[in-house]
Amino acid sequence: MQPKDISRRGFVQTATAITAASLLGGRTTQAGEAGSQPLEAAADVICPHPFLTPAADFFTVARGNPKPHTLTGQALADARMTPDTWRLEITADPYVEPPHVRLAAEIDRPLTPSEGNALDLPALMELGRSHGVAFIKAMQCLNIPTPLGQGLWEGVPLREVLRLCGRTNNIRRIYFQGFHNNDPGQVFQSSLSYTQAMETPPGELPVFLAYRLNGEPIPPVRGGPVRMLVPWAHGFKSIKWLQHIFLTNDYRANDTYALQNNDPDSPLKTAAYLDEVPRSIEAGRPVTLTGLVISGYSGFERVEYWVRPLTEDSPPLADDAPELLRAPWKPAELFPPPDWDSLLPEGISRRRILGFSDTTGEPLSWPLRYGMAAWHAVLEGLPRGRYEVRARAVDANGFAQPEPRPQQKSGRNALQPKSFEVV
Ligand SMILES: Nc1nc2c(c(=O)[nH]1)N[C@H]1C(S)=C(S)[C@@H](COP(=O)(O)O)O[C@H]1N2
Ligand SMILES: [Mo]
Repeated sequence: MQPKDISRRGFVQTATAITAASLLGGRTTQAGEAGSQPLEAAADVICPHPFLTPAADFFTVARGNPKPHTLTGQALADARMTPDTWRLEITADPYVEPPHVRLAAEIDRPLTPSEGNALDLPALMELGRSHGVAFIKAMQCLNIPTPLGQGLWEGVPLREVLRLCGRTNNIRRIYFQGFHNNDPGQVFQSSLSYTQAMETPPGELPVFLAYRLNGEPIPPVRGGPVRMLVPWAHGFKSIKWLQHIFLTNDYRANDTYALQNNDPDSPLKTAAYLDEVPRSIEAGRPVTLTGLVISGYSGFERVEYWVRPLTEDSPPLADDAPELLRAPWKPAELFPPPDWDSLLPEGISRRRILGFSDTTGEPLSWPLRYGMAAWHAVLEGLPRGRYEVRARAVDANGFAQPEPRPQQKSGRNALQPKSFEVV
């Protein structure tokens, strides 16, 4: 499966021009400086990435045959995937298996269609009036080397929904499942520990059931009407077409992804992505590098790039090659935050978006936590010849990508070299 080339996507929608003077300064644009005076303009670098990805433009990762979002008409209604027909079941797992599971999970008030008390969309949105949360998340697949998109998601924390079930006991894991044509072979499920669902450390974001994306109802292609959103995680925890929450005392994380040799608890990675570079560039003209960077679990320090002159016999370099580790990496520049007032849907105050200060409305970090921003660098004066360029992120602990996690099954984070020629 190939990701869609997002480097060319939406070029015009939110193109942002920034001045070359800030490139030359070699400093990283800080969130607080976003509104500061533009410096002298020498040349403009246009940001090729919209800040929020339109719902239809995300790269889609979906199982099913037919894929649930391709259903229409009565089939969509039968799948409980329309706003009117959507229902959420919450049930407890009777399973016991000593010594792992000595006692079965219990809940006072299961929510089921047969009892007529399954949660519907108006009731979920009503909960959103008092408990609603919003945040901007980069969606990224553990196994795909390009970010899938970034959205502003709104919904209700999972813990508020679980409270509807009254008292619960012996629950150590919470599973969520979407619609999959009722075919067990197509089930795609994910899970969290009870604690991850119920408790949120300061500055972090709770797991929530999302029902709006970029200010609109979530369309079927993005997992609507209701999708789970796990802020710190890769996409596989954010189950689309959510229909069933299953509470169990089995502590083992039996996520579908875990069965495919992935670490089911690996959070979103801090990683930089380099856009395509023209293959051939005229000598004397600047070479503009652009790309995206996700600020993952381990935080963000900077994006760096390294241009390596190639000769006839330059060997390919592994990501941990000594030459690469010793190379003169240079800092790239982040594009500043967007103009929030024109970007955000009406009625959404920045003060209530997680990751922004609730007093000033400014981002608490840039990129936003678990968010994505675009970066750029301009290369000048390269002599004729062949080159290879790489970008990498350095996390808040000072680890340069792909460290400290060379295990690719905890998230693809390899460097992505691109080559070009100056002619
Ligand atoms: N129901 C369901 N939810 C799912 C999946 C799926 O196949 N079925 N794929 C997951 C994976 S692996 C990823 S990376 C994300 C992708 O989200 P997107 O299609 O909105 O970009 O959805 C997740 N949620
Ligand atoms: Mo994924």
